[in-house]
Amino acid sequence: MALDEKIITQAIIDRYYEKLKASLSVDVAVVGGGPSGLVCAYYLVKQGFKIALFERKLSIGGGMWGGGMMFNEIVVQEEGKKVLDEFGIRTLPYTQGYYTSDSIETVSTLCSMAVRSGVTIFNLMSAEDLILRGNRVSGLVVNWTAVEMAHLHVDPLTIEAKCVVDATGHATEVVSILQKKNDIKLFTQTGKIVGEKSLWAEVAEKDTMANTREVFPGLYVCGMAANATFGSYRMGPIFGGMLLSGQSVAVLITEALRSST
Ligand code: 48F
Repeated sequence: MALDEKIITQAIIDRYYEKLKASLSVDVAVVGGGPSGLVCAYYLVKQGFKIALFERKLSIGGGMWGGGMMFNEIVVQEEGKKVLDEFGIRTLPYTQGYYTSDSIETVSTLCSMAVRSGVTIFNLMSAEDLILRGNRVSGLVVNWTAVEMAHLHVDPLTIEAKCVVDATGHATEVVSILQKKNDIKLFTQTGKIVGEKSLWAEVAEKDTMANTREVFPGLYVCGMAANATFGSYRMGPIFGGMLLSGQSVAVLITEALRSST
C-alpha cells in the first residue's frame, strides 16, 4: 500500500477535532499538567466525570521531571507513597518514612494512567482567561501557547466547565487572572492572593492539604497553586503534598458536583 500524505494529514485533523469538539463542554477543566493536575484529573475521571486538562508546554509533568536541581529523583512520605502505589509507580524506602522514586517513571506513569483512564489532555494550549457567570466561574478561555509566545493578536476560544482547577504551580495563574480582571473577593484571609512564602518543607506539605479547596465559586486550587493562593511556604522537591492535593481536590469536586445534581 502506497502511503498517501493527504490521508495522514486528514487523520490527524479529524481525530484532533473529535477530541476538541468533545471537550467544548466538560465537567471539570484542569489547568496545568504537573503532578497535582494529573492526579486530580485521574481521580475525577475515575468518578465518571468528563475532564479536559490544558497544559501550556509541549511536555506534561510540570516541575516533576527534574526532581531536585535536575537530579531526577523525587522524595515522598508514607502518605504520598500510597498514591504512587495506586498508580503502580515503584518506590524505594530511603530511611524511616522517606521514599524515593524515579521522576521519569513517576511523570510518565501519572500521565499515561490519566490519559488511558479517559482524561483528554491538550498540550501546547494555555488558559488565558476565565468565563464568569454572575459570581461563578463557568469555563475557561484558551489559546495556543504559540500565539501567546509570539504575542499575536488572535482571539481565544472557550471551554464550558462546571468547575475549573488551577493546578498551575507557583504562578497560580488562573486565580491571578480572575483577581486581576474582576472586582471579586477570593475565599482567602485577605480576599486576594496571599502569595507564596520561602521554603519550609514540613509546614508547606501540611498546609498544602488545608489550602486545597475552592477559592472562588467554581474555581479550585491544588498543588503549589494552593499554597501560593492561600499564603503558605514552598516545599521544594518533596512531592507527597502535590499528589495528595490532587487527590483531595478531586474528592472535594466530586462531592460538590454530586450534590449539585
Ligand atoms: O509547576 P507544576 O509542576 O505544578 P504542581 O502540580 O507541582 C509543583 C511541583 O512541580 C514543584 C513543587 C512541589 O514539590 O514546588 O514545583 O503544583 O506544574 C504546573 C503546570 O502548569 C502549567 C505549567 O506549564 C506547568 O506544566 N501552566 C502554568 N500556567 C498555565 C499552564 C496556563 N495558563 N495554561 C496552561 N498551563
